[in-house]
Amino acid sequence: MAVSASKQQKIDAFDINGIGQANGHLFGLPFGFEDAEVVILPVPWEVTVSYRPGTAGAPEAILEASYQVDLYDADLPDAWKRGVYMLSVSPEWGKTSRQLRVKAAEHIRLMESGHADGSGQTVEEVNDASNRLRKWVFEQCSEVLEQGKLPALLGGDHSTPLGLMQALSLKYPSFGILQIDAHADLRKAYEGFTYSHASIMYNALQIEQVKGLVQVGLRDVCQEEMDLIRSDDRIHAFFHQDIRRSLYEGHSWKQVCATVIDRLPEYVYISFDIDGLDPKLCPNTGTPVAGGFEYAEVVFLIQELVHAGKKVIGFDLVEVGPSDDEWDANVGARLLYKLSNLMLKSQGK
Ligand SMILES: [Mn+2]
Repeated sequence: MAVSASKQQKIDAFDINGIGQANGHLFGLPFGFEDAEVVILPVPWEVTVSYRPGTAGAPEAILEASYQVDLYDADLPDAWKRGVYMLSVSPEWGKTSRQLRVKAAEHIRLMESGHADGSGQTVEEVNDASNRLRKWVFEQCSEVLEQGKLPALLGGDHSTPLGLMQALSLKYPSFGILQIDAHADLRKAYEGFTYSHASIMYNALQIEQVKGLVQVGLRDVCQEEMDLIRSDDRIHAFFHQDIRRSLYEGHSWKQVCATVIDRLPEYVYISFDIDGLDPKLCPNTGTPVAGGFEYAEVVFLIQELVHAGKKVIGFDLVEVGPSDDEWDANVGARLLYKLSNLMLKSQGK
């Protein structure tokens, strides 16, 4: 992308070594939508979360934490000049999420105590609103793609990126998904909710252009999901315990990464559920599970993906939890910067 005169002025005027500016822009960068090569859509949505709420606040918490991130990145030293821009957080969707979350939580409580099944007025209302959100995400991300920019999404819960994947399917006739997650998210609707956080990959596999799903770090799955993993040859699941076994038996992480990457086609969408990491890095995520990756392990995996020549066409980062000390958001902000920069690097420019 050629650098415009106005963008060059912003680069020249920016003090890369200065203290992080709380200027309302992600990472304190000086750029707007026009100047950015990566555009991030924040989605403050968590209607179907089944355990601990709070991830709807992640976009704002990560924006606050992002001013602390130093901008030099050894993977792409001039990455900051390429421009990462986050669209403003929609107060309307946040409000709808809060209102419906109350009803959904009551429905989930009734289901858990055997007093409701996966149907009824609340289920219809939630499914309808979730479908409207999906369409809105699709439209926003389609616009980002039409402007020739790389799209990313910051959740919210894991239900949020379906519209982004659908927007990508209009541009790319064939792509794969690399999912980093403790859960398989392959349930056909969950608790009655078609667009549940626990169904995102089931829904993603309905997209014809998605030719493969490579899941890494799984350590909490149900029978229905295991049956689908075994029966759908587009799905390749790398369970966390199997990965650890491989390492304990003497294989290197580099070898494991090569096996994972080998399953992916040229164009790759990354779906990053923060609970794929060890809970010490995301203690307040909605559904934490013991085990999980070190930060450096997932960064290495994505570095290897880029080194292997795969093109990252978009990504999401979801399920970052709330915390008084901002630790969850701090990790989330660093991961967001790294994912953006490695996506840019993968373009080969
Ligand atoms: Mn997930």
